[in-house]
Amino acid sequence: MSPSYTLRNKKVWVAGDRGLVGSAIVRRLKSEDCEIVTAPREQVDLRRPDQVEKWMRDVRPQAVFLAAARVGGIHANSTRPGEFIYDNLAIQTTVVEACRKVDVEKMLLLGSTCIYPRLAPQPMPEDSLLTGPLEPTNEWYAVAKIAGIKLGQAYRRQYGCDYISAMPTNLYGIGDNFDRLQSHVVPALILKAHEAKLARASHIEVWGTGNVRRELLYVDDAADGMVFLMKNYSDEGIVNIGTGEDVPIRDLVSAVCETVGYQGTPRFDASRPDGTPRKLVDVSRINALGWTAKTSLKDGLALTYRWFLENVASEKRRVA
Ligand code: GFB
Repeated sequence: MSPSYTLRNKKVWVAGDRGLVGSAIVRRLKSEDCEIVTAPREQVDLRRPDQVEKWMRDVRPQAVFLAAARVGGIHANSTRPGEFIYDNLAIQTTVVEACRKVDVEKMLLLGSTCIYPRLAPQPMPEDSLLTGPLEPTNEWYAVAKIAGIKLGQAYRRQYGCDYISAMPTNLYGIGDNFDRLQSHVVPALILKAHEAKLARASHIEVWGTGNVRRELLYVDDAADGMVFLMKNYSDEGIVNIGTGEDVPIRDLVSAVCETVGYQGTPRFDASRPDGTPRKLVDVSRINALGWTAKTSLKDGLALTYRWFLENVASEKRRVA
């Protein structure tokens, strides 16, 4: 199968277009000369095969980005395991099977780097998948994502479907979920630092020890990497998308406080879980294909904070 695929004049469905990654893929696709289609939420529940198949038969997308997922940060993952495993398994099996039934030409499924073992070698190569136990705080989500990868690989083997899987590292950026409890670390820290600045509070609460490390990729870079893979990659092997660099949470907190202009001090709450000690991805496979991330953490945080001020903080002020 040719690794080169064109999106030009194609009908492209972004499943999960309202989420952090899906909305970034929609933004990125605007420069691709394709027709972007999205499924109305009130009409199509992505966990329902009847609704998904009917909509796809009517619309006939040729390429699909499967960015729809039940996602959340460390707290959401560990306290809502049923939703995380069921919704993700259901969305993936429903959409992948519907893609096969309506003869979608190409499909990209989004995974996550939490699919790798908790103590995988660093940086984590793609072939460390299924070589050791998972991180307990997100194993439900990880198991569902691993099943999604395997589903795509099985359909490629048995039915010759051109399905590929990308493993983006921890993402952040405009359109993120800024919920104090359910969100990922970057939006949570932006919210906390911003509110502490307004309240002139002396400290912000940070979960965990601050010593674990995370690799953070700006979401528009992630979307660019996914469009790149859609056009240039066609194989069974999964592909990591990341920056190749990580930071201790402690340094991330300093970077966020600097971006927000908050001068208080972090208070680390070690009774909260740290999660995986480190999950830096090995990006040599995607780099060798010709793609690298572009946005620095400093620039990405500045863009995200500006978006937060214009969209989230202003909305909170309006409602209050
Ligand atoms: O982003 P996060 O929730 O997800 O947390 P994971 C990253 C690190 O930041 C953890 C710490 O060590 C947290 O304890 N942290 C510090 C905070 N303060 C905060 C805070 O206020 N909020 C949050 N959320 N974290 C998720 C997985 O793991 O990453 C998912 O649960 C998925 O399955 C996602 O893979 C990308 O990196 O720990």
